Amino acid sequence: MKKVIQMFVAVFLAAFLCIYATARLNTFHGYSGKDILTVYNWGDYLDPELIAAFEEEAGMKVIYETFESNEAMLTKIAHGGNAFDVVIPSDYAINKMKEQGLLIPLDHSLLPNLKYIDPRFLGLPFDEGNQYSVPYFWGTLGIIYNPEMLDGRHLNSWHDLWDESLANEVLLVDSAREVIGIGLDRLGYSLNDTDLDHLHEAQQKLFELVPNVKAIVGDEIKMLLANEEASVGLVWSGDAALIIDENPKLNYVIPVEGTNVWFDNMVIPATAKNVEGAHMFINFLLDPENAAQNTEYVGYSTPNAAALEYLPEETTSDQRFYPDPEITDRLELYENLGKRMLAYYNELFLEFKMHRK
Ligand code: SPD
Repeated sequence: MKKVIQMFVAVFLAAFLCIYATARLNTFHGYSGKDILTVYNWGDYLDPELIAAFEEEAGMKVIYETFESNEAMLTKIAHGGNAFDVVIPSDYAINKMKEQGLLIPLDHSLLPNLKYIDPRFLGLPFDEGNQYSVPYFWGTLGIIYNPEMLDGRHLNSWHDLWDESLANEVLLVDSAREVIGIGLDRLGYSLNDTDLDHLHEAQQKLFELVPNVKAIVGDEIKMLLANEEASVGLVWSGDAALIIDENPKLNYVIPVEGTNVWFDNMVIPATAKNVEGAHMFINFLLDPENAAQNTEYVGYSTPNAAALEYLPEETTSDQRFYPDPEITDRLELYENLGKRMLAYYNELFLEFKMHRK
């Protein structure tokens, strides 16, 4: 009988220790699993004060990580090493993630603030019905330039970037679709072209641009242009807005040949551990006042119609950053070209980068 009691006590103690150890492992600085929210976003793309306000309001700890391109984000998510609760990819990347089963459908009943989004930004082709994603920021890809550093000259086309007067002046954003895209646009081809001859031609055209390329950079592109360390840049419109805010001598144009219109949306990955917290965070960022605060900080264009009321009229009426639908309708949205074709775009871009060395 004594042996049976000893065995019972030993089993009970082992079970207790096991449960205790698991609880400790799931604890992060005093927060347990459901009180932690992990967010994966582009660099310079969320006001840190809003993270603090959410932590306070929701009683959760936010762990925040950043990426610099959709391709880098896709690789990390597909490898599944990190389980993020909220991620902010762009249009074609969302489509790809959906296709690969990397996302969960959103529960719209937990997102009442979705009603504040301008219907123009809902139901877009990469996620009709917004089953998996809700709008965060949007914009275009274009050219920023400093007329004073170009002897008063104004630029308005992709063609201009190849001009020999711009030797060693052009900064390019470090992103495959954007750079291959300007080669395609320059030749009059679609940004979603999959014809190998056209893609090869676009790469050859980009090789001709090499003497004008000063550097291929990430988020530091804003500082380099605002500080007048280069006179021309290939940038996303929101970065241009921030640079111009810093240095009003610069100007941003949507090139005449056309360009990419893009949409960054919030999604919840299939591996998320805090799905309820993820919905709370997304709904928090959809709140009009929070969205306006974030827009002021980040500089990009908000799709939140109610947030526009809190922003200066001179910002929201600026056609460079809030172009009317008549303008955006003639621009191109990147499509999900499939795994092999996207890998090919990356390869062409890498060869272009190597060609510069
Ligand atoms: N620093 C924030 C950059 C966000 C850019 N998103 C645009 C993606 C276009 N495909």
